[in-house]
Amino acid sequence: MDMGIVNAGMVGVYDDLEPVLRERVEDVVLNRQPVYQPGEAELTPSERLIEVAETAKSGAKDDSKKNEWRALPVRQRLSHALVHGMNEHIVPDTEEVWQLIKAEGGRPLHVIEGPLMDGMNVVGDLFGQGKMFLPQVVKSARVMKQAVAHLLPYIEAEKLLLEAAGGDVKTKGKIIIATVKGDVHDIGKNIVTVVLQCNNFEVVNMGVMVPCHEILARAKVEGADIVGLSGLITPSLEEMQYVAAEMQKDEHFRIKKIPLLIGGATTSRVHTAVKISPHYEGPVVYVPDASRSVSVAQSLLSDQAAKYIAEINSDYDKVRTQHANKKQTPMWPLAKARANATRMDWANYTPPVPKFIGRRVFKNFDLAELAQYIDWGPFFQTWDLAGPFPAILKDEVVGTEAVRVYADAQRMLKRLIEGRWLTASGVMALLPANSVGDDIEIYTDESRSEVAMTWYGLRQQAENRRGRRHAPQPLPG
Ligand code: B12
Repeated sequence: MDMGIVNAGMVGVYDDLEPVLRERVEDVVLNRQPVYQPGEAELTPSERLIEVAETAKSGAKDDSKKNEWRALPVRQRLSHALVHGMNEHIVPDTEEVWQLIKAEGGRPLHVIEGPLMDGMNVVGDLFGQGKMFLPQVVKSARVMKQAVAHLLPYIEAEKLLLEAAGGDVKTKGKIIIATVKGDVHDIGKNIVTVVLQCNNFEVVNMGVMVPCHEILARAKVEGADIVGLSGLITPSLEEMQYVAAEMQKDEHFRIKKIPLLIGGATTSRVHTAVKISPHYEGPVVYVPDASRSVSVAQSLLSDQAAKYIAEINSDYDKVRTQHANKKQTPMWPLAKARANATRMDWANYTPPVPKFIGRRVFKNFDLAELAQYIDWGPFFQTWDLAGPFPAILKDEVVGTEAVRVYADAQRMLKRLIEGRWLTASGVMALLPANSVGDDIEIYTDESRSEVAMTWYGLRQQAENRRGRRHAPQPLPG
């Protein structure tokens, strides 16, 4: 095809097109080789397009419905745009909400703290309930960022106006804020930054995935009064402990007792009290949301700071005591757990003999052949799409998204193989092995006289669990 003519009035949002239809149209228009699903007949791109043409016809009738949301009140439209990851109208809609809030005497920040946060909470809830999937949340995050970016000039202008009117815009203190190493979530941290800035704190926002040494070095250079960490995934909790411990090691923070703020959806008061605070003798405070960050920062830098910190410390002490008194999982003594080990009936089992014993090296292995053995399970897990492959592609709930990301991956894989981006080499060995107590001895050959390595196993000691070791079960020695 050299040219296509479309009726502009009929064109919907590209990403709203039904993914299978979009994929098939793209195959024809871009002259692409289709990615066939397992068991699918290998039709030509045109035949595949004709196959879905009927459904598209009936779908086209529903196009009017697609825009029904535009008739909703504007606050609901913001929520709809966030949930559906639609950015087409986000700037005018954010502006409209701002004008409404302004007319009520509100501030630009109220648009963020109100309707935008409400919308983002809906996204969070749906994601948590498995009704929205990661690729869609990425789009929602972009929409949120666009809306906040639209409001920033108003926030700045508000500050300048206050300054011109002789208002108190003197900085109340300097705060370094960063999302910790390994974590990409930044919406919350950016909101906290804006909220603190609106309340006359000077904030240095270091972005996402910031290693500890960079945060601490910057805090020193800037002469920060407070360090704030954001983290939304479980590994960030450990990274925050590490940052606290590093602050303790460093005289600059330890002697000045620079406060450490902890925030982000995965953090909690209990975790902060039990796991983070014990690593650092300066104040460590969990902050549940952006609006609370202002009062916490003010309290930490006020004349009454000592009293506030003492209250926090006493509260965290209580939390730690409660946590320590929680019921522990009952454990068996090691000897009892060993006696509880799984017994295998090896006497009645003859293991198959491998074709060879020893080492095999594979050099520059054919990538196309390797690709056939990819375990797609973890790929879908990474996208938070649950279900076994290939059934997941037809799954009622996640199927559509799964087909889309799978097709993307296949395209990328094809380019990778054709472009020879990687060289695959490998080494493996088939060696005799014996169980020796909790461990596994691996021998260099069938004589079993020389131990190549010992695989140490741990015996499961939790009560009433079969005493398996955390490793496979070879024949006993
Ligand atoms: C948007 C989002 C994403 C976006 C992030 C885009 C971006 N630029 O930020 C994208 C799609 C990229 C993403 C990726 C992932 N995500 Co995500 N994501 C979310 C989601 C839906 C919303 C987070 C959000 O922005 N909330 C709105 C903001 C405003 O809230 P908030 O961050 O909590 O911030 C508020 C307060 O906590 C506080 N605050 C926050 N930081 C700070 C800092 C300080 C100093 C202070 C004082 C206060 C403070 O103030 C803010 C405003 O009130 C949550 C679900 C949820 N319910 O939270 C999952 C969630 C956080 N993600 C999750 C996961 C698993 C992932 C991935 C690992 C998925 C994957 N398989 O790849 C990756 C992470 C990759 C990585 N290495 O970080 C899990 C984490 C679970 C866990 N315990 O580990 C969650 C909880 C979803 C879930 N239920 O499973 N995600």
